[in-house]
Amino acid sequence: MACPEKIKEEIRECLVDLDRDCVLEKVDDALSQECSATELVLGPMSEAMQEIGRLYEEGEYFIAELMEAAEIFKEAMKKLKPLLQEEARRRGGGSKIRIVIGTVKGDIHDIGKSLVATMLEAAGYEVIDLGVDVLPEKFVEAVKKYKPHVLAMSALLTSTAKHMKEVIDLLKKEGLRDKVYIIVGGAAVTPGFAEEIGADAYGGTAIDAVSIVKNISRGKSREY
Ligand code: B1M
Repeated sequence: MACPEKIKEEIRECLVDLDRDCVLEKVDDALSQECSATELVLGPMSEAMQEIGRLYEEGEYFIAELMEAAEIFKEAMKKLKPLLQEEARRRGGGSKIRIVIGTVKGDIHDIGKSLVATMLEAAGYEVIDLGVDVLPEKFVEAVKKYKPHVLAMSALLTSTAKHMKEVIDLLKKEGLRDKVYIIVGGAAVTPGFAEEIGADAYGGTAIDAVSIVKNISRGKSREY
């Protein structure tokens, strides 16, 4: 049985209305109706966050509402995370690939980056999460320290996405650029931007990030 559109729409509406109890209740409902955690998080919950961003841009919502939305999202994630992990595990992947991930300098948005980290980890990869507001030097230090196969960077703000290029330039300067596969993503990033700054791949969603990492072990080198 497919996940009913009605329940997805209800979750989206409850989250846009910042109705915490309703979100949690509808998520429970949806899970009992054979909706997968992955489709709820990447579908209605992510769509609601985009809508909330739009309401903020239009001056209907303010920072307080963005923060409230993030809290509700994270609360729902407490229930959904183990299920997401189980689903990602079932999709498989896993190899000895090590990934360093973080949100770039000046950017404290952590939900998308943490989702990507969770799904990569659940797919069986080793993930080192540097957190948010990560300085370019810190990314480079982490590449030296952990010798990851993949460096994954997230940016949600147009004003902070440029720091991804700084990281890449710094890696080049240190002679490390060719030692690590670079994936970039987040709402401020496009495939064109990824190509322009010299990243190896662009991930639109957390699932894309997992597929890209899977492909690396299959020898694919560049994906935009
Ligand atoms: Co902010 N914010 N915010 N915010 N916020 C956005 C990003 C914005 C688009 C809203 C808007 O105006 N429409 C806008 C950016 C505009 C722009 O630059 N073009 C914005 C702004 C302006 C700001 C402030 C500047 C507001 C202010 O203070 N005046 C400020 C900046 C703070 C800072 O970082 N320095 C700010 C603050 C905040 C809060 C702290 C209140 C809160 C974040 C709380 C938190 O993260 N703990 C917040 C929120 C909640 C949002 C929105 C509404 C939702 C973001 C989110 O969590 N989405 C957002 C609106 C939007 O994105 N359209 C907005 C859900 C999440 C699952 O999606 O993170 O996109 P996302 O991740 C996706 C994909 O992008 C992808 O996978 C995920 C799904 O599968 N992905 C990757 C992400 N990283 C990836 C990496 C990969 C691959 C895929 O590979 C490495």
